Parts: sequence; C-alpha cells; structure tokens
Amino acid sequence: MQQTFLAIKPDGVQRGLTGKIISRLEEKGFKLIGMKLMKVTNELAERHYGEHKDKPFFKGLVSFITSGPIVAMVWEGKNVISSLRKIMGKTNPLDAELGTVRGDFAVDIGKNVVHGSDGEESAKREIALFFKEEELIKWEQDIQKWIYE
Ligand code: D4T
Repeated sequence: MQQTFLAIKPDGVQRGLTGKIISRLEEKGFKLIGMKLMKVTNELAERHYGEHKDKPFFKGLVSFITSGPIVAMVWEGKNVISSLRKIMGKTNPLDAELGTVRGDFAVDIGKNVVHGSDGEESAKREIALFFKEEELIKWEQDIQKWIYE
C-alpha cells in the first residue's frame, strides 16, 4: 500500500473546511494513519518548499504556510498518491474540475486550501519532514474487505 502526505493549509483551516476534506478521503476508502494540527516554522516551510526557492512566489508561499495552523496528515491506500492529487484538483483552482477540493472550495492559486505529495519520492520526503516514525499508527481497518477486491 502507498502512503502520501496531505496538508490542509492555513486558509482551509481558517475557513472550517478541515472536516469536509477529511470526509471526502474517508468516504473514498482511504485510511488515515497520522494527523496533527500544527504551526509550520519558517525552517520547515523553507525545507518543504525547497524546490521553489528561486521562484518569485517563494517568499509569499513561506509566509502564507506559516501564517496559521495547518492540519498535517498521512493517508494510506492503493494508488493513494495520484488518487489524492485527483481529489484535490489542479494546483490553480481556475483549472481544477468541479467536484475536486480546489474546484469546489478555492479561487486563487496562492490560497488553494490543500497540499498533497506529487510522487513516491516527495511523499517519502514530506512524511519524514512532518512526522516522526512513532506518530504513524499501524491499524487494521475492518471495512477494507469491502473496498479492495
Ligand atoms: P502544493 O505543493 O501546494 O500541493 O501545490 P502543487 O504541488 O499542486 O503545486 P506546486 O508545487 O507547483 O506549487 C506549490 C505551491 O505554490 C503556490 N503557487 C504556485 C503560487 O502561489 N503561485 C504560483 O505561481 C505557483 C505555480 C501554490 C502551490
């Protein structure tokens, strides 16, 4: 089973969208194995968004992600990385289909409500950046036999 990192950004938390977003992932059939409400430090933000450090939006991105609490999560499931990217929709909400989180709840690219890892390597890197090994819970989800063939 794959694992991925998902964060509800400060705009999503402020707007009270946390429960709705978690519900979508639970209803889809994925398993939550780690979750915490946290303030992102400047250092963590700069490491997380390291690939964008030369981009013009980097400074704004770091100040936005550190501006309020986020909900950091790890989700597990079959093809969960690409599935969550589909559920979130395109990075720019203007291009995100209705029915996706960003298509339904966001307008601007700089306030796009959620972050999700974009591949296996970034998932591993981001999970390790935000969670200690002991914060990830191994548990059996009884309904899985009704989700997976
Ligand atoms: P995140 O990382 O938030 O899930 O976004 P994506 O993985 O979908 O997209 P990304 O890495 O390309 O962008 C990271 C983050 O930067 C913001 N952003 C992006 C922005 O404010 N202005 C921009 O022009 C771009 C390209 C939005 C997401």
